[in-house]
Amino acid sequence: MTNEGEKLLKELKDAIVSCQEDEAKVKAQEILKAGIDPIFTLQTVMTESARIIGEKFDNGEYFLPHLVMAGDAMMAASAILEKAIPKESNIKKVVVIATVEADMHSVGKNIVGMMLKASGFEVYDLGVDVKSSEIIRRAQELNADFIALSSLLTTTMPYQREVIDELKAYGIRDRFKVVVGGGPVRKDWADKIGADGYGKDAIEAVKVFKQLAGME
Ligand code: B12
Repeated sequence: MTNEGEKLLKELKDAIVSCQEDEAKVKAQEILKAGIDPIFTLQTVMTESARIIGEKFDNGEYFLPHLVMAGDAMMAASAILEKAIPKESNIKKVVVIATVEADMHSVGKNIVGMMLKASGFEVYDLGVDVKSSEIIRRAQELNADFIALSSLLTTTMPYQREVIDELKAYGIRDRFKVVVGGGPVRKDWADKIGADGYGKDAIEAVKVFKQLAGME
């Protein structure tokens, strides 16, 4: 990475952390013009920005409105970067992705969705705060192969388990591969609730989905 490239990545991070959405959009465009890999940018800048914002929230420097504005800046920059990710050929596997009930965090889910799309999966994003029954209803309706569940709060992780338990109760657990992720989610939780896969970040997520789809 050139010095100029590193400077641009830092400027994007600073724009997000200081909640400047317009500036973040400009920097995302400059990054693409400079030929920097959009996937690398999404992975590094978004993760680092979120870590700093989280710290500021923890130590009382930032409040909820800052999180909302920084989240908007992250999403605006991510949307620009997403358009530049080269698309692989269509894998023809359908993924339904959602943030679970009572959880409003969208950035990580969106990045995972974007990377899966870029890898050739057909992705249906159901949004945030989606009830388990609704996730299952849509997965059936779309004849999905995968259900991807994001959870950023320890208090909403049990809804990941609820989706799996409801699938079992309906006798349709085997019809879908369920993959879980999100900040507080770990592999041992995924194993405990009987998920088929877990990814700690979007790059790992793509690997897991490809493995489960029999492609790697
Ligand atoms: C931005 C933010 C918000 C924004 C969200 C805006 C938006 N549009 O998403 C808003 C303001 C809504 C928000 C609200 C709250 N938040 Co908040 N928020 C954050 C913050 C700063 C960043 C989250 C983020 O976007 N990360 C960036 C992305 C790229 O990372 P990620 O989400 O982890 O996703 C990656 C991986 O986890 C993985 N992944 C994610 N999903 C999936 C899914 C699958 C299938 C797979 C395989 C992988 C995967 O891949 C992603 C890409 O690499 C975090 C702190 C942090 N450092 O994470 C706190 C944080 C998550 N929030 C927290 C809290 C407490 C709250 C509130 C309860 C605050 C309050 N007092 O009201 C509310 C809850 C609202 C609700 N009901 O959901 C806590 C959670 C603590 C906990 N473990 O339970 C954190 C950790 C802050 C803190 N240190 O206290 N928040």
